[in-house]
Amino acid sequence: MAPVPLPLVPFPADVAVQNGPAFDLAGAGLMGETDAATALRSLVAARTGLDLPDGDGIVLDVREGGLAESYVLEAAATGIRITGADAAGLFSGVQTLGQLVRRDGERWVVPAVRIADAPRFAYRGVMLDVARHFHGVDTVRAYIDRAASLKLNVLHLHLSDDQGWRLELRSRPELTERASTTAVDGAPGGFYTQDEYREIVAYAASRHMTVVPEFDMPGHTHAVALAYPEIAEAPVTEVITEGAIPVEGEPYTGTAVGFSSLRVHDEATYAFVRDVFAELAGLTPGPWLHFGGDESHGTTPEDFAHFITRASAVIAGLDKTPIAWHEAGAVAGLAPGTIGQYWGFATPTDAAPQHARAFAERGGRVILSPADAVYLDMKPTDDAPLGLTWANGATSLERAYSWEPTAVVDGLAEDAILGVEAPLWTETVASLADIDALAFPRIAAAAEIAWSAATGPERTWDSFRSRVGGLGPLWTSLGIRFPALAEVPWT
Ligand code: TNX
Repeated sequence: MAPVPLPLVPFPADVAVQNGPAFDLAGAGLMGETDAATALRSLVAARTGLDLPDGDGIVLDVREGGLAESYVLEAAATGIRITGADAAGLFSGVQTLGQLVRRDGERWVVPAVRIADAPRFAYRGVMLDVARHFHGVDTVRAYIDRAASLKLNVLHLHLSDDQGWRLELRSRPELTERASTTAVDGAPGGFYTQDEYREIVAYAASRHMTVVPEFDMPGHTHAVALAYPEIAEAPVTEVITEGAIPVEGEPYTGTAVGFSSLRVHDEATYAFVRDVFAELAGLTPGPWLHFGGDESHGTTPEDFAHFITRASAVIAGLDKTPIAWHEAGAVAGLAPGTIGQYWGFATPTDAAPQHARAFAERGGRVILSPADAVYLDMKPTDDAPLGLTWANGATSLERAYSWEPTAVVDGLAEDAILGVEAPLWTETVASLADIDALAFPRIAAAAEIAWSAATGPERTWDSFRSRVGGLGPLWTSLGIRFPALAEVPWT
């Protein structure tokens, strides 16, 4: 039988296990007050109960140069050194070290090893839909910690949908005043104050994650209609195939999609678009603003094209890079450089791949979120209590792991792919426990596909499931309530 690989996820570019004795964490010290040092102290405390006082033993260091986000980790009985090519690389090295800590009888040790590592894709994201169910700052912080521990570096927040508007805006206070207090199935709503949003952005930054905020338009805007009925069309209920029928002027608590639209030929609509994205740009240090564009089933293709052309230009005019769901690729007037987010299947159907390629043809790149592989809101097994099934039924961990980014959209080469994102839509997700139940362990598969090289001796399903199994004790010590899927040999 092959030896059990170290429980590292995502698997690093290069791992050389050394012959020497392990490093003993008891009595070890650490210098520094960087984000990486703070993260390591809390990881080690959670896993072992030991604290790392100021002192010798572990050295964390940044030496500029080398690949972005890369690091080298050297562990021997005499000491541990992690050298990052930048602060993000050092932070990632600390996450690797956290996964290496293991029990050896009464001791907590780190095996002797040399690891050199760097990411495959620059954009490694997770999304949280805070519109269908609102999730407060504490939950978002916990989600950031979970994602950052797997070297994911983007948090996409879906801040508006038919069910609610979740960010306070000074220019448009009616949005949260009139359209934030409800959610799916009568769950309480909520919204982030500007200070809370800043706090999320800062917390993410301290974990080397960038926030990508989304206001979804021109569809998914029933909540906007509650605040500004004058810029909204009446609901187009004929497009609803499943879910409750919306009523004009009343909050929507169902889960149907595609029925709402802004008024596309009304200048007041574009005054709204300018106000909300200008204010969002001011609150968001990251380079990207997502403006949705998905499932506008009640809008004609011509009207959709008109809206997408104008809205993408507004965002580009704010010196931000627009991101849209792949449907917007159909629009010739899309602002050049716009990033497309592909949410078709891993084996594409219909026009989705053509739309995805169109972003690259206009100077943009593509984020891959193939729904039947990385949608964290799909049921992990047929009998799972939470989750949806529209993306080819339940998504097993094996299916979440068994896809290759360059093989999804024909003609989309590696350099046209900005990265990978695993979205968590929250029609069935109301709490952190629900997030854990769906996101874990599949979020680890998305992380490995986004970070690790496409091939390598450990880039196999068998190695992956064994390594995930080895992370069970760490995840438990971090308070993650992952489901013990039968596909994984948990230790
Ligand atoms: C499709 S994916 C949607 C969302 C739903 C999700 C549920 C996408 C761009 N739109 O509105 O929440 O499916 O899985």
